[in-house]
Amino acid sequence: MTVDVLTSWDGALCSARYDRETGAFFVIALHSRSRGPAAGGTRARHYGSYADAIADAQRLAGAMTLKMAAADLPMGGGKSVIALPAPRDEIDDVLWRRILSIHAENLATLNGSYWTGPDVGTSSADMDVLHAESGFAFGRSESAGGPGSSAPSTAQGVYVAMQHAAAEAGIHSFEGRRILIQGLGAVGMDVLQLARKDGAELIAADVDEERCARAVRLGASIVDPAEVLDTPSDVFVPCAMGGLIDAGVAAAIRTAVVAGAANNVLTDPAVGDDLARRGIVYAPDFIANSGGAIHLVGREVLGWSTEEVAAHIDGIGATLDDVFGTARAGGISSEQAALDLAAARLAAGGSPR
Ligand code: NAD
Ligand code: PPY
Repeated sequence: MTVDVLTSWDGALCSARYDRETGAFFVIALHSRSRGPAAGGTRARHYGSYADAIADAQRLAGAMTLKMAAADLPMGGGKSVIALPAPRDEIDDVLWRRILSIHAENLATLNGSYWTGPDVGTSSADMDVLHAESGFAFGRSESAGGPGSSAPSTAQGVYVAMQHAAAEAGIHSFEGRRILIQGLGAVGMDVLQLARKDGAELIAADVDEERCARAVRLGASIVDPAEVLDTPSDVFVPCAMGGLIDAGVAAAIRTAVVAGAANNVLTDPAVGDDLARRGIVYAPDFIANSGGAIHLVGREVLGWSTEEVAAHIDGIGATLDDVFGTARAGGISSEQAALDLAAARLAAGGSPR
């Protein structure tokens, strides 16, 4: 591995640790602490290489900086990646418990410069362990004194984003509209339930057959995961992994709106221009999926009630309306307008709260 993955990054600190006993490789990337301690979840999965794991942590940490700034939360951006020696579902409980303890040691070493939370491959129960052993984890389960999973709040925020992006595209009701959801995990399944109540025609894809079967019971039809990007929709909702929409996909995708939960869904900000040129309304991911961060930071740092959290999640709609308005007025993409909004907040320094 070369050091290019480190020298090409603009973040504040990137720490790495390999543990021989477990075979796990731990990365904590602190992108920015300019608005407060860095925060962002812990992703645990198998990677093709350690360089891929480092690059993923760095990209995700950068997205957290934008998310916190756009949501006006008093935190910086960070992310942890645990590159597992095998896929997550092949890691037994004893090994996983040991891996969590090592991650907790790493969090304790950073001593509050970085706070973690759940992400793909980790749960509220894992946050209970990390918090008990380090003191620096958001998103503990309610029985352990935490605010519980961030996924329902993320889904609620994604749904608000879908509605506002659809309105920007001239779609004012989801009744009979084709909503295509990629990824039926904690967030995607909740989004499906919300859209179902509004009478949408639901189409969904997941690599997990049980999750697909559940979506069918909720009234969805299923497409093969490999065919998602060829399936026409009114609203496309990516809720699996990032890096999905590159220039080729942006040129071919048949939808009016893209709004989902996946982090870093565009391979490059310029892809936002490609979508805009085709008249596809894109809700920038770091705004559309900020409901979970609002839930965790709102409840655990700012002391908000569940009602206050809900009101701030509704505020995602107003933020997107501003972004769409700026994009229209300036002849720029919504992605660029959102990046400009976050950059202005970061330049202004700390949060007003
Ligand atoms: P999850 O792990 O519960 O669900 C992801 C789902 O995607 C799984 O069901 C998985 O089987 C499926 N999947 C993976 N690859 C796929 C493919 N190629 N095609 C179709 N399905 C595929 O994760 P989640 O908590 O629902 O989060 C979804 C996305 O949203 C992630 O990218 C996550 O980083 C992002 N996100 C989540 C939150 C949150 O609060 N949970 C907050 C912000 C962003
Ligand atoms: C995300 O929103 O992508 C996360 O990683 C969740 C999160 C948000 C805020 C603090 C910790 C984790």
